[in-house]
Amino acid sequence: MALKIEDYNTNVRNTWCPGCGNFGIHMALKQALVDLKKTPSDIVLTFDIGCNGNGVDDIEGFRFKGLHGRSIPLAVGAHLANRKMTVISDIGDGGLLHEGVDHLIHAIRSNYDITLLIHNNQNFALTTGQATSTTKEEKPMYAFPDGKAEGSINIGELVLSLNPTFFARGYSGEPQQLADIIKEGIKHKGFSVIEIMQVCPTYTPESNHEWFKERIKETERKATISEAVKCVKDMDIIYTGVIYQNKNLLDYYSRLENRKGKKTELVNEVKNIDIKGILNIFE
Ligand SMILES: Cc1ncc(C[n+]2csc(CCOP(=O)(O)OP(=O)(O)O)c2C)c(N)n1
Ligand SMILES: [Mg+2]
Repeated sequence: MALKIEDYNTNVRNTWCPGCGNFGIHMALKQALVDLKKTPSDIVLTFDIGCNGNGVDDIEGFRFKGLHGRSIPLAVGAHLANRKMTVISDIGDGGLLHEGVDHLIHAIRSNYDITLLIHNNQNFALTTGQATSTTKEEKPMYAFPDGKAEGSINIGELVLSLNPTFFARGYSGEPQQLADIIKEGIKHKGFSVIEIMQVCPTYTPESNHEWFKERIKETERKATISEAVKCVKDMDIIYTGVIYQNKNLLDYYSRLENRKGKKTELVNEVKNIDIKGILNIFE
């Protein structure tokens, strides 16, 4: 029977606010997986803490909800254990740029064959709207009524400074385009970073669909990192699409000398190892 979006739906009651951008993001993700003919048993999804993380209940697949900021290392473990799985790591701007920023840096450097979906709603939403590195500096937030007293991080600039092999930007209000971007990310053999500009009607209501529609513009792939940086720095126009891709750098696993020519996956090989001897030490 043909795979359908409904095969990815669950019957768990959702906790997102009406109008939350996470609805569009999940619609796009499910569409991308159906289009790629991936069944729920082909995929591992790792989730973070936050409103984005509550998406763990909304989609079928092998799912793991981790600690705040730790969605990426969970995905790395799953990927290295069994490369037959398609691994997708899901995280918010808060979890990624604050608690988890170290994992982002090293995953880009390592170029694991994983797709990262960043839900950038410009705040720590689940904890009622504190400022993150992507909140607009002048915007009054819970605990910062006069605007945050810290600088900001541009996700595209940060990622592109680390010689990534894939960086794309999508928008929660354009799920069809986002589905196409996610498909490109999954097909890319390396670490695919997808920043998703996400509306949050509760805590950043001024950045609503009208605000985004005036600024969003689709763009083509850039030939060099410096052209891509110029493109993501422009915040008057928010460029979307696959902005940069380098297909020449091998992914982490393909560069491991001791895995060359192996036909089996680590998850199977580990079953052949008798660890009784090691465990005896603790008796
Ligand atoms: C180590 C740790 N620090 C802080 C928290 C509290 N916390 C729970 S959800 C959340 C906000 C998450 O923000 P973000 O990652 O942007 O996700 P969003 O809710 O915006 O989707 C925070 C700070 C936590 N659970 N664990
Ligand atoms: Mg957030």
